Amino acid sequence: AAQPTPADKFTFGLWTIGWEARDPFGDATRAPIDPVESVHKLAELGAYGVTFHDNDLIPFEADEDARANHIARFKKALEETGLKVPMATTNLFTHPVFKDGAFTSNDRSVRRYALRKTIRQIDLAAELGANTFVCWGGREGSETNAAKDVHAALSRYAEAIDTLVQYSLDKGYDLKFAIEPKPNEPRGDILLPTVGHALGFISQLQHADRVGLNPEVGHEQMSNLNFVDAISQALWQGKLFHIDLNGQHGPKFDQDLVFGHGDLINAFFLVDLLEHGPLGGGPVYDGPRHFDYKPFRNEDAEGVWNSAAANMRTYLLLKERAQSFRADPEVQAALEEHGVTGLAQPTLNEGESITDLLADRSAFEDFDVAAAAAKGSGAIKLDQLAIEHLLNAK
Ligand code: GLT
Ligand code: MN
Ligand code: MN
Ligand code: MN
Repeated sequence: AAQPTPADKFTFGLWTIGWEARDPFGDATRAPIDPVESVHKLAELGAYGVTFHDNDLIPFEADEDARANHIARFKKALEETGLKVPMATTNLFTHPVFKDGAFTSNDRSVRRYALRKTIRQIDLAAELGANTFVCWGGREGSETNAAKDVHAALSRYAEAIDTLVQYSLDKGYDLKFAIEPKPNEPRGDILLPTVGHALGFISQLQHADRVGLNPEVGHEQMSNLNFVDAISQALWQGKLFHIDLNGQHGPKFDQDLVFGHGDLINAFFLVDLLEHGPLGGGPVYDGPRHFDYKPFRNEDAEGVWNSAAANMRTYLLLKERAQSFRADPEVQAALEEHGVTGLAQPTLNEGESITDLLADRSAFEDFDVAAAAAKGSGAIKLDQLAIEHLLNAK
């Protein structure tokens, strides 16, 4: 059952398995992998699709002929394997020209160049059948408040996103845009640092309806936030357009561990939410399960493909465990008994007015405050039941 198939909709960024493991202190430890080889390997492992930045496929310096050749080889590999490209994105962070950001660089000519580079990749994304375009603004930020007018930067950020959506609409593309928050690294502080900040930003856009989120497990956890809560809110606001699955051990540098190899309990509840939706009903995420992780720097080529398989297998094992948790009558009874399921019931009766509420003596005058305050939540019992299922003890 833990054998992945395309029906599981697992996808990987070319930059994940293709990471040569260069870090701020050390050189690459692995050779580059030909994207064509990555496509074939991922298909063999049971993945559904592959995602990429323009420069994961086409080197920054490539001329038109070279570009066409890279695209043609990639398309052929997709045809041969049946792998899909549901998402694409732009590299606006590696080249030194983006050292002060792209859409929010203080240099207007860089901002215009970033728009053109992105538009070119939007065309390619549409051509390959992608329906999500991710925008991770890794360099959109600063190291000091002395050098960045954040008010103006947010205006330029909104201008850029609205311009890109407008372009895509003018072209008739079926593309939605997904902003990926991250608090820091590579910049000291990055704009739109968390899911909450990004949701607030999106609400100010002209094309807010076409723009949602691509939250990453580790990025919220770098801010010490609960990823499952963030995903719940994104779902609640209809903004979970895509997701980056990986692992992280709390607030430190971005680890990009294999999915589940960080906070395992949070990963368990995440898979439960993605697979089953909110307890009391509500929208379920049906998009790709996209892994954005990095094989350790001390892994060799074999370790790279083992780690790719580990992401999918861990997800499927957690899915099995989450199914067993949800199906357990003891769990269902505990959820009822402790009122967890009762939260889905509206607080006012249907058609009840505020005047009715004010007239309801049982809601206030006769309400037994002490008895309600004395009631236990049963939360530890439920948490332990989750752990029993997670550890396959039940
Ligand atoms: C980069 C970043 C990721 C983003 C990618 C999309 S690139 O590796 O660290 O979190 O998802 O631009
Ligand atoms: Mn990351
Ligand atoms: Mn990353
Ligand atoms: Mn990511």
